[in-house]
Amino acid sequence: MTTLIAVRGDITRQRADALVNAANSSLLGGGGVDGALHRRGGPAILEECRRLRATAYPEGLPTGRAVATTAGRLDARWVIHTVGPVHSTTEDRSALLASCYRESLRVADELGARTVAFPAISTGAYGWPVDDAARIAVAAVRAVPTAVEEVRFVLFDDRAYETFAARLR
Ligand code: AR6
Repeated sequence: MTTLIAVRGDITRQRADALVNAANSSLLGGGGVDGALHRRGGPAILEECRRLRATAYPEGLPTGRAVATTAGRLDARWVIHTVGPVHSTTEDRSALLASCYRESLRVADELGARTVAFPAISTGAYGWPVDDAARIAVAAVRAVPTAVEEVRFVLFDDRAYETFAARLR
């Protein structure tokens, strides 16, 4: 039984077994959630990302996939990096966004994580309207069989928070 909740806040301040990063394929950092998690988590995260690039993902982490690293100084055991689709993509973008949530939870299960915090993937730099992103996110998480006990959506602004909270009611 997985509990889904929405909270307003900064994902870098959350305590959870795993914090999900809205990364890009390079795994080498960026702005938004990605920049904030690396800043607060410290260089150990980037070091591991660089190693993953050099070994498992020389061409980058594909959109819709997820991979874990240390959480460095964050109040978590792992950061799970996933690559959301750009909203303007011509690929099957909704399936790719759902895949981010599903793959992140699959990685969380492999790690034995019980609590996982997600940002609203793709709703910032990648331009996804938050209503549609919330619908896809909540449906994807509800559809995944997982041992994760709590999935926490962490929303930065009021509108995103209200949108996710309404979906969960
Ligand atoms: N805590 C929670 N949510 C946040 C935080 C935070 N600290 N900061 C921003 N948000 P984005 P994307 C919200 O752009 O759209 C990066 O450069 C934000 O308001 O972080 O998937 C990566 O390297 C928005 O609603 O992720 C990629 O290149 C949501 O989190 C690209 O951006 C996601 O915004 C990924 O873009």
